[in-house]
Amino acid sequence: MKKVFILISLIVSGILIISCAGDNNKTFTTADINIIPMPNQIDMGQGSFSLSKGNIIAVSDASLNQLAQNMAQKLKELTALEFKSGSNQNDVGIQLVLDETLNSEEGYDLQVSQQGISIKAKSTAGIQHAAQTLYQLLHPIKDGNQIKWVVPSVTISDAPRFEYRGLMLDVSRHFFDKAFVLKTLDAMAMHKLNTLHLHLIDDQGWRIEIKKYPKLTEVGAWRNNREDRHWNDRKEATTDNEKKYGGYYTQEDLKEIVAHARSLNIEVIPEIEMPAHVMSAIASYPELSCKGNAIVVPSGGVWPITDIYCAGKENTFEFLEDVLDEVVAIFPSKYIHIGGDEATKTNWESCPHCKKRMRDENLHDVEELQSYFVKRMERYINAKGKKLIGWDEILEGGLAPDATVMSWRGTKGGVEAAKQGHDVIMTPTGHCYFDYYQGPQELEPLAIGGYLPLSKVYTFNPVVEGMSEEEAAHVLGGQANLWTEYIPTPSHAEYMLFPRLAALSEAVWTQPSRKDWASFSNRLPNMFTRYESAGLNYAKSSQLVRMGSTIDLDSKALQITLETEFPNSNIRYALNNGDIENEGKPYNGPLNITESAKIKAAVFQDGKPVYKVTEKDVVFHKAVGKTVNYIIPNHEKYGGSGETTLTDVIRGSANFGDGKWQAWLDQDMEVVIDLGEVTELKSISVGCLENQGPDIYFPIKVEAQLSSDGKHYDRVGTISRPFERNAEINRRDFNIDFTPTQGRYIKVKAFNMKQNPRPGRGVWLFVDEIQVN
Ligand code: TNX
Repeated sequence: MKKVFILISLIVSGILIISCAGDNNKTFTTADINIIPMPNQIDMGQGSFSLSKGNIIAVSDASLNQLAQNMAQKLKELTALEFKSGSNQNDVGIQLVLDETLNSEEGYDLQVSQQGISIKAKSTAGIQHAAQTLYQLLHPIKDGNQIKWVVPSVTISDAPRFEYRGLMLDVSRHFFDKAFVLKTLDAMAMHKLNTLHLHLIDDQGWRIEIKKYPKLTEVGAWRNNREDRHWNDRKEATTDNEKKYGGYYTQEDLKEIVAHARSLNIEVIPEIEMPAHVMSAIASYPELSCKGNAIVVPSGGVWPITDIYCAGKENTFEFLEDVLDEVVAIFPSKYIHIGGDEATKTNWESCPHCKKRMRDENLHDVEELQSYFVKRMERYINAKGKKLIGWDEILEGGLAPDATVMSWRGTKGGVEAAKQGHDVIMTPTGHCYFDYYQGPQELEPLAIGGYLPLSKVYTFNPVVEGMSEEEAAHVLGGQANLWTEYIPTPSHAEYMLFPRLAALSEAVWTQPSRKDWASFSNRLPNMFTRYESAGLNYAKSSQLVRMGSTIDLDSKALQITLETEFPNSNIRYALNNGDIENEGKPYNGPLNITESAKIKAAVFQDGKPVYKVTEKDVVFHKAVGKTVNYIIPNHEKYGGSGETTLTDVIRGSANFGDGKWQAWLDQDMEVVIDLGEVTELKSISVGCLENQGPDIYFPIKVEAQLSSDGKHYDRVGTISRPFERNAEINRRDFNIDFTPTQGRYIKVKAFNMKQNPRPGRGVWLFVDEIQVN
């Protein structure tokens, strides 16, 4: 048979179509198989199966009927072919078999031959995962004017590495309606995830209808609409006749969500926060707090969180038990999450009810009081036949006997809990916080901070090095957390989730030996196609060019490297006013830059940038590469690239943790730059960062002095500026101009503000470059 394969870049529903003479004769290779998460074992066979050969989905068990119908529907969406469930021997295209003898609870065997497709699994969950694999195997082949759908002959044997593969959605900070949650469940199924953790309660909104306490949603689900302002700059209105922002799920909505999740073998775990992150509840029922005073539902950030449930009054526990009664009637999940994070317990310390409770229960401190709180709730939850999960703070003051710990402040809490014999779910900020930036901050929508690119999510391993086998067995799995302070819309939420959820899915499903970043990046475009056909927004940030720079201080040549997260990206660049689209040069290795320049770069496909163009301004000056002496040493945590950081031309980004900044904590910066010879100078500028959230403030004064001998200095200029409250991240060059003056030694001082407007916290001063001209 003559095999003519012409690749045409015609995209139908986003999938590359292959033109082919035969239809089930093409033999595929592993390079054609683009399954995410990567299965345990894939063996290629001969030829392929043409879907038009059999339109019956046969089931071994009536319990699979619904699933077969759902598959038929999905296959119709993807291929326009009509499938039916049935048992007609001749037309069977796909066979679904439940097989009790298989080992893995959620695993499956999928066999495709030229004769048909057979799927075997122990559970409907396994069959469902196999179906997702099958959808990823579909290949359109162009045959004349027609498209034929084939599935490569292949034998796949697969099972998840972890039994808990989760996504947490914060629906409090911003409310996401039922339709979005249902759509997200479908997307989770695509990624073979099996747990949706719904963060239903937080300070900024109570999102679950509780019939016994109607004010929780009449009052607690609504806040003054300050959406036009930065999250941390939303002062409350003095009157209460403002437009409101908010929403909540009725119990019917939640039952529908649970039912849909169940049809996808996804468990929905409700999180009922306590004792903190509950200002929305206290605004509804002030008697739940120690002080009992009226508060409003905050419209934005609150820190520290001191308005928390009173741990002394009995009515707090009655309230929570009533709430949990209604919660367990809605959610059939094995677990109830009780939050437990970030409680500032100062009110407990002075509250007579709490003090009495501590005396009565022989508790030594407020940590033990929180532990009492959680243990008491655990007893209630256990009595309802459920298990308790809490954030890792529940370790403090003693863990409840049967609690499962969700480790978010790194993996430490998880390791500790596993040592104590408790189950653990790993969600460390460093790998699982999808509210963090995923690309260079300058090119991304506003986010909470941090930096978690796709490639880093990919390296996530819920089992921590050094854990014993027994401890590792307590790690149930991992979870991505989508906190939504900075995520106001569904499409923005999707942008933050995808494709990072694909990387996470491989981290929690695939055996480490089968993980490979280069392979993942080759399989990713196929996932993008699936996102597009599912109407999911996704980020292309991994395609942004990142510029790295090193300087050779002897030759004063700056080397700029251009890269994306993927190996072998097709990058083009242009310098200064060059037009990158038309004159962009292919990047083949580091660029040597010896004078001030603007550099632009992007990944190209079909002669066009795939996504945004990255730009960088490089400014050379008279102090480049000169020695800097530190009169006050910088803080060891932020050392930049060492002693030439401030004179290396390389500028810091808006991300304070990018390794380009030097910082001082509660101290001034004071340095002397030695130019090596007396030089005529007329300006000195100090590059600083401000990000008040994490306590980084601009200096309140900058001063420059010159000397020819290093002993006698003359002040050439000072800039003073008052403190300004500012919720944005800013970078500014504090520039001192003066009449041309001779000098060799330059003493530069930037004065730290020292007094943090938030009492009890330090003040950081961040500097990246001192430019001298
Ligand atoms: C910490 S993670 C929190 C959340 C915030 C999140 C922002 C956790 C248990 N508490 O309340 O939304 O950081 O990244």
